[in-house]
Amino acid sequence: MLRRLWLFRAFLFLGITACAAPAAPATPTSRPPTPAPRRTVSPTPVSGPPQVTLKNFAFRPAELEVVVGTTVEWINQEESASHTVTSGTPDYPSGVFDSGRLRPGDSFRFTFQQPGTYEYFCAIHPRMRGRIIVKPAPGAGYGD
Ligand SMILES: [Cu+2]
Repeated sequence: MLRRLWLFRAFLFLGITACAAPAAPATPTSRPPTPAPRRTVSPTPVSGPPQVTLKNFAFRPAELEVVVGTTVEWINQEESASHTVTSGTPDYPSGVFDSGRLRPGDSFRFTFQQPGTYEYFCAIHPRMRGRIIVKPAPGAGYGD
């Protein structure tokens, strides 16, 4: 795993040098003493907790990627159906989170403190499936 990541980085580096792109400084010591203009790596605008809606017997988005420490909010927007947000799969509920029954208009929040991939489903309609992918915080040393 680690070795593959290293290899990937080596290829990346080779690719960059082969193109002779001036974009990447070779050493980390060449940082300017004054802060550079802020540039966000992720294009996703953040305003309030990311939301997953429960509508037409589906989670939307079905897959959501967040960084560790993010609170995700699920909102039941059905007209009459109740759902749950239950971690794991119908065969193997993981016990990490469970909203209980969410009636129309109800919402549920969970804060993801550990990186990983979290499958979840609706305990009332087990065909409803979703997934939250929690990435390590930037600068945590796992990748950049
Ligand atoms: Cu349901």
